[in-house]
Amino acid sequence: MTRVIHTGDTHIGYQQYHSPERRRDFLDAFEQVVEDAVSEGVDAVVHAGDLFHDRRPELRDLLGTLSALRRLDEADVPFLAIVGNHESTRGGQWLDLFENLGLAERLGREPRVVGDTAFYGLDHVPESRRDDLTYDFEPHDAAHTVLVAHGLFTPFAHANWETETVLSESNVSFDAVLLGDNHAPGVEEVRDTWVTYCGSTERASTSEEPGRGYNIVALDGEVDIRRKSLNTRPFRFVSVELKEGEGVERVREQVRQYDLTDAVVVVEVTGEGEPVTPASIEEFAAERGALIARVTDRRELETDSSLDVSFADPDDAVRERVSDLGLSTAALDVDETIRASKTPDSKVREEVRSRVAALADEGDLSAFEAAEAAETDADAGEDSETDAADSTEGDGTADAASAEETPSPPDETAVEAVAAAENGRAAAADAEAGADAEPDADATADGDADANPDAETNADPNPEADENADPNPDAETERDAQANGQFTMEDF
Ligand SMILES: [Mn+2]
Repeated sequence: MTRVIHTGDTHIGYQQYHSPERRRDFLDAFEQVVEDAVSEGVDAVVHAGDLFHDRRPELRDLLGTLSALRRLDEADVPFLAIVGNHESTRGGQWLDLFENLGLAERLGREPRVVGDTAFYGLDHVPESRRDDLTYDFEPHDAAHTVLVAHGLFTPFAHANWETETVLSESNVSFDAVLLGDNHAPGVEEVRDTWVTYCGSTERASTSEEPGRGYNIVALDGEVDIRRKSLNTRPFRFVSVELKEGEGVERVREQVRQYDLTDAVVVVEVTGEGEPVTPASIEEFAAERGALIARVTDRRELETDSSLDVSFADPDDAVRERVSDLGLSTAALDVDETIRASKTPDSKVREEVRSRVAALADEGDLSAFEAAEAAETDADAGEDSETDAADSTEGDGTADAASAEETPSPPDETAVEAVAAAENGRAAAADAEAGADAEPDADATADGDADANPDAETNADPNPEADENADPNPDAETERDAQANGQFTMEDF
């Protein structure tokens, strides 16, 4: 018998709502999983991708991750992992570094046998490159087999990758497929194989309303999949439907009924009634101990449209817009350099130059090809586009950049496409413009699909505003998606 923890979509380093506390929460969740693995004495921790929120985790996040992995190592619990779309880079992966340090093992075509089970891995592959995939694995002589993969697989929500195809084209027959990417947990059976998502370990978006956790999977002739919950930051979802004549007082009344201590408070206002200024509610929640409050007024106010916009996060709006652009890897890389706070303004010019030169030196022109717009997912958005070289510090982009946000992951999409420099530039320009003007979040592509079926209910509401913005991918958008009938792919 083999018994493992199946976790994924940890998104360490995600500074949600620009909050250092939230950033720490994502690492804390991973540490909880590690502690559980040690105390439960599982045979391995299997990570299905997106350990990090972006491909350039900061030192503090790397150090925290290393400590957690060392804890597993000391307890002789192997950490077996694959690479997700958020953390994927060109060239080496962070996971390779951990493997080099003896703290992780990257799953792939060759079997890694734990107990009597052979584990294989399939990193995230952009949709445009999947036709070329051959699901060839090295043979094994274990009693059971597991494939660990990252992507949006059928029959789960927002899927774009056929599980049937993977299973039928694989030369190894799998008892179970352990997945990451969709932040909503779930279990289905496809062609006599159990297929399951473990869900994210912290709420990477407001659509991830149900409690977070991970799976414990036991293989012993049969496949047994159980959920374990994690103790994560409280989120209070408050939905207020105003009647004619009601306003901010009614909203406060509803909010007051919850224990807001250290919580993230997500308020959605619908119905009739008077306009409600988000700031007035956010302040009210903060006075009652909330860590963060986000208010979304879903009503179509005919009044000053700038009201909503003023509370939107420009970075998020830019990200959303960028995700639609289908920029090349090179363009995304440059944009990330310019907009991310990690590179000081004084170093931007030099950094852009050396990055573009490095790509050119590699001789791989695919980095300059535009991504297919359709496939861009949210992540892609995160990083941003800019075209190459020209953009340096001064131009408009600058402000967007300044804010301190996490650069988001470039996801895979990035890797493909082709955008000529000019396109890139133009795009960047309108992206910015768009940013202030129309941040609509939902519409975009990004949304990741996340959605979990159950969770869906909360979708974030107004597009523009807040948090929805969070870059994270996966989960969030569900609700909107439903509302609008369209799904985005963010994070995946
Ligand atoms: Mn994810």
